[in-house]
Amino acid sequence: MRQTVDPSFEERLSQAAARTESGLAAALSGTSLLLAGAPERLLAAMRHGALDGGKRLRPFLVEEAARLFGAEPAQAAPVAQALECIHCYSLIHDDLPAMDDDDLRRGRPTVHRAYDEATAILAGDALLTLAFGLLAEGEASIEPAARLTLIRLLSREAGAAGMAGGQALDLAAETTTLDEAEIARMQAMKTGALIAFAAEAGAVLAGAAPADRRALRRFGEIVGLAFQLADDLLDETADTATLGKAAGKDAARGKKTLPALRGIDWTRAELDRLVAEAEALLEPFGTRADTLRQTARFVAWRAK
Ligand code: GRG
Repeated sequence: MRQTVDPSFEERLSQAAARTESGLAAALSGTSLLLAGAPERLLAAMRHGALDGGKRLRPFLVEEAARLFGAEPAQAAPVAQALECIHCYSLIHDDLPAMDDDDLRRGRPTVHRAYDEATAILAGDALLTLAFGLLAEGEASIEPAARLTLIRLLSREAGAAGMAGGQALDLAAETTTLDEAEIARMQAMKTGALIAFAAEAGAVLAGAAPADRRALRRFGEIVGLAFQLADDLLDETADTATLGKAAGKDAARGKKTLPALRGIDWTRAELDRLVAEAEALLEPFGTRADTLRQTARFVAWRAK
């Protein structure tokens, strides 16, 4: 029997989302050194893609992993915002005609629909670049060595060995059939890499010991697997109005997902198994890790 997600968890998640929203709004206001003088239309497209929507799950994971090791959300903010900029860039590019060709994202027109294709490409490029600027500026309380580690890690997880590489494998899967192991690898890179980064980054910025950092990394990898599995399950079971983006796209494109290959019952059981594995990793941290436990449940069980 599944335990439920604590209602106060959703409150916590929405408070963290509000922090990320206001931090990103300030970063994208165009007044900071990183964006002063940027063309207004490009800035507006970046805001369209990054503000006013999304669960802000990755920033939340950064904050909560950092909190586990004694760091306050303000200390985690530059990392949380940088990661969300990269996530939003990936969604803008993923929606482009050359990729998924979507009209709807977070219940609103996609950036290339609201603006134009070239502007959407540039808005994604500029959000990706901004992310590294935010990390480099950082917060005075993140040690310089930790900041460099974060920059290097994020470069790997967002790049060809991480998210962008996973997207390349996903696009290639439209013309070849992946087996289960290949699907899992593609998903670990495309979706898992940023989520694993989120948990590891919280530990890094808070100065956690190497073994704790490894545990958080593994926790993030498992949450990433659960996230993708739940997303694929939702794609099969939810409608477009609920998702705020087109539903049933994987099946329509003939893309094989684990729920399509193994069925809904297997997927639900696998999600429960992943939650148990994630919780076991948090065991040494006791009740201090309760919010992270709730996060694993929330991610896995959002697809009922
Ligand atoms: C274009 C380099 C490049 C990569 C794109 C993330 C990605 C890679 C594509 C998105 C395709 C997709 C729908 C993947 C499933 C998992 C996923 C990332 C869902 C969207 O993330 P949420 O649910 O979105 O966290 P919100 O809107 O809440 O931020």
